[in-house]
This record gives sequence, C-alpha cells and structure tokens, in this order.
Amino acid sequence: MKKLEHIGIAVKSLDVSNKLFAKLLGKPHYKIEEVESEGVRTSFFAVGDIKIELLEATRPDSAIAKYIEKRGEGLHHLAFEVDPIETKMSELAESGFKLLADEPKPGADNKAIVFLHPKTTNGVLVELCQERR
Ligand code: CMX
Repeated sequence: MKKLEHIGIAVKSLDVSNKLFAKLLGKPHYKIEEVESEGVRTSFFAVGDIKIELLEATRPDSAIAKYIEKRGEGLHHLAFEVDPIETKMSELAESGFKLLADEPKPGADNKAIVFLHPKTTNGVLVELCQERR
C-alpha cells in the first residue's frame, strides 16, 4: 500500500453532514460527486494529505443505504492507494483476502476501485484505489 488515501463515512444527508464536517474541520468540502454505479453521492474534505469522503445513498439498494439501516451513520471504509491495482489485487487474493470484484471499477475522484470483504479484514471494509490514467 502506498498510503491511506481517504476515510469513507456513511451519512444520511450530505447537506446536513457537509455543514457538520465544515464546522468540525474548519473548512468546507471542496467537491461533490455522484457515482451512479455505486448508488452514492459523495463530498470530499482535505485534512493534510488525507481526504474525508462523506457518502450518502442515492437509492435503497446502495451499499450505503444498507449500511445505515443496519448500523447507523459512521465510519464506512478505509481506502488505500495502490499502484498498479491489479498486482495488489492478485497479491492480496493469494494471501487469502476476499476481493468483492474480479476487476477494478470506476469510483469517485477519478479512481479505479475495488473492495475487500470486511469479514477477511477484521470487520473493516477496505478499499484499494488507483488514480485513473
Ligand atoms: N464495514 C464493516 N462491516 C460491514 C460493512 C462496512 N462498511 N458493510 C457491511 N458490513 C458487514 C455487515 O455488518 C454484516 O456483518 P454481520 O454478518 O456480522 O451482520 C456483513 O458485513 C454482511 O453485510 P450485509 O449487510 O449483509 O451486506 P452485504 O453482504 O449485502 O454487503 C458488503 C456488505 C461489504 C459486501 C457490501 O456493502 C459491498 O459490496 N461494499 C462495497 C461497495 C461499497 O461499499 N460501495 C459504496 C462506496 C462507494 C465509494 O466509495 O465510491
């Protein structure tokens, strides 16, 4: 892993939480982006080298809607930057981690992304991401 790239937080309302996190962090979000394929609307805050990604569900079958229904708002995933993502996926699969897809897919912030199942990572949903070139 190259670095912790961002921390994803599941929220019920991006509008409400954007205000809350702006107050907490002392600066506003710098962008909002919808990822249709994931059923999410996201906003980003910069804190040093790390980003905080707030995630709001855009439809009931979104992973974020299910997460909030089951566990409430809160820490959703940790995203690590990797390069190249395919090599890291093979390495981790060989080491016994369960990947949630065979190939990386488009995520927010111009990234190719893939997730590891939280049951194989001590209950923490882990995302691998790589800048799309
Ligand atoms: N962190 C930790 N555990 C989680 C979790 C999360 N974010 N989401 C679900 N789980 C746990 C559940 O609590 C549940 O645990 P128990 O069996 O102990 O109750 C278990 O995983 C299975 O969860 P589930 O509610 O039955 O949900 P699903 O199996 O339908 O899906 C998961 C779980 C992780 C496979 C699914 O959410 C997924 O594929 N996530 C990856 C995609 C994603 O999260 N997209 C949104 C973000 C997109 C972006 O960042 O752009």
